Amino acid sequence: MFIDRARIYVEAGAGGDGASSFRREKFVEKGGPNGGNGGRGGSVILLADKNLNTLVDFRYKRKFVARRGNGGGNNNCTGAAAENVVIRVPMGTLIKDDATGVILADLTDDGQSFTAARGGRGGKGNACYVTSTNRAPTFAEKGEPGTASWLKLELKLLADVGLVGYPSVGKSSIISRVSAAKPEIAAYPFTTLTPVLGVVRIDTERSFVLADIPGLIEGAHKGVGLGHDFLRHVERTKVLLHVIDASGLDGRDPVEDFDKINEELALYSEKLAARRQLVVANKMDLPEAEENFERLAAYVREKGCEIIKVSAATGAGLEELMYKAYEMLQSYVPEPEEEVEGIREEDPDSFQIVPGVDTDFEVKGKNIERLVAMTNFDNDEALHRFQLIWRKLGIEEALKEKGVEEGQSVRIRDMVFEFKEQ
Ligand SMILES: Nc1nc2c(ncn2[C@@H]2O[C@H](COP(=O)(O)OP(=O)(O)OP(=O)(O)O)[C@@H](O)[C@H]2O)c(=O)[nH]1
Ligand SMILES: [Mg+2]
Repeated sequence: MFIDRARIYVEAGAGGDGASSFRREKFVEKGGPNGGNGGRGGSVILLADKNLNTLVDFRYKRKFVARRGNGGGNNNCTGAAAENVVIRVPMGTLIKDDATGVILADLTDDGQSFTAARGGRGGKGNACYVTSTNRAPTFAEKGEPGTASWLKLELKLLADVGLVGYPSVGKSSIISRVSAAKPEIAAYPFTTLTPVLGVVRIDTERSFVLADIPGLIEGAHKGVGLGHDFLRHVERTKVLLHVIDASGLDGRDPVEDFDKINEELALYSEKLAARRQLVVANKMDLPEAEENFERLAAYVREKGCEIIKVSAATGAGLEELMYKAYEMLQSYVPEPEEEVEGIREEDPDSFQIVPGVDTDFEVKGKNIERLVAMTNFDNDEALHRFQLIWRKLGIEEALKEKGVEEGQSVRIRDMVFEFKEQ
């Protein structure tokens, strides 16, 4: 089965909590604060690896969770950072946000990586909070939570060269001759139902990936005969081998076939219409093919394409065809890539006040939620700092505008507060 889609869950680790401690030395009655910072939480990173070519592994493992950082120690000891979790994916994997469908990254090159969930920063130890007015702060910050999300992975078949053409023209017969791929071959149309990949070795150093794409028919650009699925695969190939049954034995005209397939490619995308094409006149072992060849060749050359005679049945011309395909691949100039929209950043200080599910109000916003997660509310000084920031962000004012009254409940993340006028 050919799998090219997966859905995974990634969760980064929180940062370790900052420590609150004081120096203790002989003859020094009250040492200064020396609580260290927490370590960074582990991130989840996707890494493109040239040795993989399917997303099949994600059928068995879908959840990837990194660990949290270690807490800070005394003597200004910083906690150890947690290790990142690295997920290897095939080159050509497109990563989308599962909820919005926004493209987050497109891993096209070997070794390219994308941080899918970012580990939280370690909380600051109390040593960081010394000021001119407070020489001995007792509070420390908790670690920042890591991010988490569901992602969609999509692998567009990453073949260098694609075999396209009508059904039964001999595409599968060709790939089975030039590579180790063993697709089904039969005298009826639509024998091949999913794309098949094969590696073509020219010699020990030179090779490329060839794709046998299921037969295309009129209307493929509108999705007829699963056309969309196949054209999506064709899109990423760099060179097209347009296979034609030169014998025309199925009652079709080779010249017409050539035009019709090109029309489907053009209707699907301009990029595909502009893709370099080598026309492959197949079944040249049949006498009817010889009869049609000159007319077909003249027409194809007039359109600016090269044409080559082969027979998948006898193997004639296939070696030359693969050399030509390889040469075209070397002279391939990359097209501008699909626009990658980065993660849309909103103002982290912004927040929203909505009616709560189990409280009168709920406050949602990046920084305020982070602050709640990182504050140790058992400590008076930490609470005081929280209140300062809370006012600076304008949350109190905003709540009053929404008509909050003394004693009503307000939720932020997992904390519920009772509203009190300051
Ligand atoms: N005489 C002759 N027959 C061939 C040649 N190449 C393929 N065939 C025959 O043509 C028929 C179709 O071949 P396939 O390779 O399955 O064609 P395909 O293009 O992959 O077809 P779909 O998968 O349906 O799109 C089979 O019966 C093959 O044996 C050739 O060079 N000469
Ligand atoms: Mg086939």
